[in-house]
Amino acid sequence: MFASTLSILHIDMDAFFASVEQARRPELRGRPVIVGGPPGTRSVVATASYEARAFGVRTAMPTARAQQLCPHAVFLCGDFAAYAAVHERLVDLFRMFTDRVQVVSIDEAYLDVSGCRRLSGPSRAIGCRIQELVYDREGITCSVGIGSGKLLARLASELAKPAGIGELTEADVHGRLRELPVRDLLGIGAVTEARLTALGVTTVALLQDAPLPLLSAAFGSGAYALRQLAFGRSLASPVSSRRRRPKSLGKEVTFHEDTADGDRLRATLLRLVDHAMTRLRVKGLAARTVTLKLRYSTFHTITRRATLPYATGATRPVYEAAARLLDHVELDGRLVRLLGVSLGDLHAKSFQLTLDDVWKETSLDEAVDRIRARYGTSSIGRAAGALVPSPALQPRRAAGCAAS
Ligand code: TTP
Ligand code: MG
Repeated sequence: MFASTLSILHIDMDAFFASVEQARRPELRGRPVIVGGPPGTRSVVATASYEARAFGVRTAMPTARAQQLCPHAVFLCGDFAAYAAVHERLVDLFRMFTDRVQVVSIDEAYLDVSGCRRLSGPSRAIGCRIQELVYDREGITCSVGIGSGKLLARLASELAKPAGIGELTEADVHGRLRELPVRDLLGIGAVTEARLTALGVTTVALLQDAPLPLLSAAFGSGAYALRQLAFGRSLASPVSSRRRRPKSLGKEVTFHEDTADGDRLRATLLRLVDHAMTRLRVKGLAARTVTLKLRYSTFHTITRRATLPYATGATRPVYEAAARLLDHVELDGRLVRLLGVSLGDLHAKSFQLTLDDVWKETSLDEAVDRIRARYGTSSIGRAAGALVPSPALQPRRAAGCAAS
C-alpha cells in the first residue's frame, strides 16, 4: 500500500567520482572526465562525467573503448579515500534533516521526511535545500526524487538526472509511468528486459496490462514481483535507518604485466593495505583478519588469511600480517596476475584503542587520511621501510615470491 503522502526522498549524486574530481580541480570543470584505470590497461570505467557521457562513455566500459569514444577526456585513477570522505559528510548532512536515513551506496540514500516536514517544510523544499547544501559544501550536484515509497522516489531521481528534482505520485503510476520503457523500472536488468521484449512487453503500460498467465508462464513466481514493479510498488522494506556494517572490505589490482618480482609484489601489497585501511578508518571501523588473494597467470587463485590479536584500524600491523602471508606463498616460477587484500571481522573503531602504540599509529594514519581526503590519495604515500622498521619486515625479496 502507498502512504498517503510524498515523504520519501531518494538522493543520488550525479557522476559521483567524476564530480568530486571536478570539484577539487576547477580546471576539470566542464571537461569530460573519466574515472577508472588508465587507458591501455585492462581496467574499466568506474564513472564518467556527463560531458564524457555525451560521447557514449558509460560505467563498466573498458577504458580502452572509452578512450576511442572520447580521446580528449581526462582519465583519472580513482581516489577512494576522497570519495569516502565526501560520502561521510553527505550522510551527516542528510541526518541534519531526519534520523531516518537509509544509506544505499557511496553516493545515494533514502530519507523518510514524514516526521520532519512541520519543521523543515514540504518534501520538495527539503529536497531543494539538500541540493543547495550539497552544492555549497561539496561543489557537486545531486538529483532528488520524491515519492510515496522507495521505488517511486528512486525512479523519480533517475528521471530527474542530472541535478534535477522530481516527484512520482500514485496518479503518475497510471499516467506518466506507463509511457516509460520497462528497463527504466529498477530491478529490471538486461536479461529480464530481453525476456519481456520477447513477449512483446516493452513499456510499463504493457507490463501493467499484460495477462497474468502470460507473465506467470514466463517468470513463474517472479511474475508477482514484476507486476508490483509495474505499479511502482517495490517489495523492498520501508526506509531503514539501521546502519549496515560491511562484512569485509578489500582492494585488489590486476598487474599490467604478470610478475614474479618480490619487491614489486610487496610494494603493491603495501599500497593495497594502505588504501583499504584508509577506507576502513573513514567508515569508523577496525579489522581483526586480513586475507591475501593471489591469482596466478594461469588464473589459479589462492587465498591466505591471518587473524590479528585485536581488531585494529592501524595500517602497520595489518601490513605486517599481510606481508608475512605473502612471504609464505611459494610461487614455484609462476607469474602473478592479480594481488588483493581483504579486511574482515570488522568492529566499530571504539573496540580497538587499547594499546598505546596502536593509538599512536592510528593517529598517524588518521593524519594521512586527512591529507588524502583534502589533496588526493597520491598526495602522500608510504615507504615500506619507514612503515615497517621491524627486521622481519625489512624490504627484501620475498622467499616464496622470487622467480626461480
Ligand atoms: P552511481 O550513482 O551508479 O553512478 P554515478 O553517480 O557515477 O552517476 P549517476 O549520475 O548516474 O548517478 O554510482 C556512484 C559511484 O560509484 C560512481 O561515481 C562510481 C562508483 N561505481 C563504480 O565504481 N562501479 C560501478 O559499477 C558503479 C555502478 C558505480
Ligand atoms: Mg550517482
